[in-house]
Amino acid sequence: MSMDLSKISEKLISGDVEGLKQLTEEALQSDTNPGDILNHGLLPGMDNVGQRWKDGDMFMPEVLRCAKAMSGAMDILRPKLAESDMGTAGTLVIGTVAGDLHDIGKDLAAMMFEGAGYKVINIGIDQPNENFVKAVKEHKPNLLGMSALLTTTMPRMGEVINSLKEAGIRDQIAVIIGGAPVTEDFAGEIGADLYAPNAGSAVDIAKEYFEKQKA
Ligand code: B12
Repeated sequence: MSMDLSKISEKLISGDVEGLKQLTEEALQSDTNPGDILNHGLLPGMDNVGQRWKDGDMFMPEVLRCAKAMSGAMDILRPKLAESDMGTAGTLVIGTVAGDLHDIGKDLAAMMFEGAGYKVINIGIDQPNENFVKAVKEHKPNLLGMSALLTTTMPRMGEVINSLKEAGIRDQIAVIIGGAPVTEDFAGEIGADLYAPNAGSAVDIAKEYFEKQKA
């Protein structure tokens, strides 16, 4: 019998890393669909955490603990999601730009794409411009995601786009950018294709963009 997935959300919100891993295992054993565990358990839980954080009801150490719990559950779900028919949406290379060590938002965005069936190559934080270009050449994604949380590191995003142009591979991918100080206007200025204000909307924004491209 499928599990009541609000239990998963609650465990995530409580930041219980081991408890959430155990519950995720139990859900899989009770034949709950891995996509449902993600979409109706983990993601609503993480949305709730994000909202509480914005409202000032939750503080950073707690948010980090919840993100760690989410990550532990995703380690268990990832192979199951890959086995299910969710594995064909595309490939995303994602990283945080040079000089920037913030990764919580980037990892959330990565998880959302993973949950939506993308193959995700997360190249990590503080990545020099050339590493983005290298990863695009190597993995041939259809989407490149960049994250910046500091106003001082935002310009790296435009530089990466220029490097992609110089390498002659800009047209092969769509570029999506995000991070608290990043705006739609800034995305336009640097020639990024897409901007998402949060991880939850990023997948839909990309989907819509690719559907328009096909049409
Ligand atoms: C946690 C945190 C840290 C942690 C990071 C831990 C980690 N593992 O990431 C630590 C302590 C290391 C840190 C360090 C610093 N930080 Co800091 N940090 C924060 C804080 C409190 C929260 C950021 C966060 O994780 N938010 C939660 C996530 C979920 O939100 P998010 O990152 O915005 O991501 C969402 C969206 O933006 C979007 N998104 C993000 N990336 C991407 C990418 C793509 C492709 C897409 C589609 C979407 C997307 O989706 C996410 C989910 O919806 C912010 C304050 C704030 N309110 O943002 C300051 C903040 C970003 N830090 C700041 C500063 C100044 C610093 C330091 C310079 C502090 C210092 N003096 O040492 C250093 C810099 C280190 C460095 N070189 O990067 C400033 C930046 C100011 C500015 N305008 O530049 C902020 C705004 C705090 C402040 N008000 O002063 N920081």
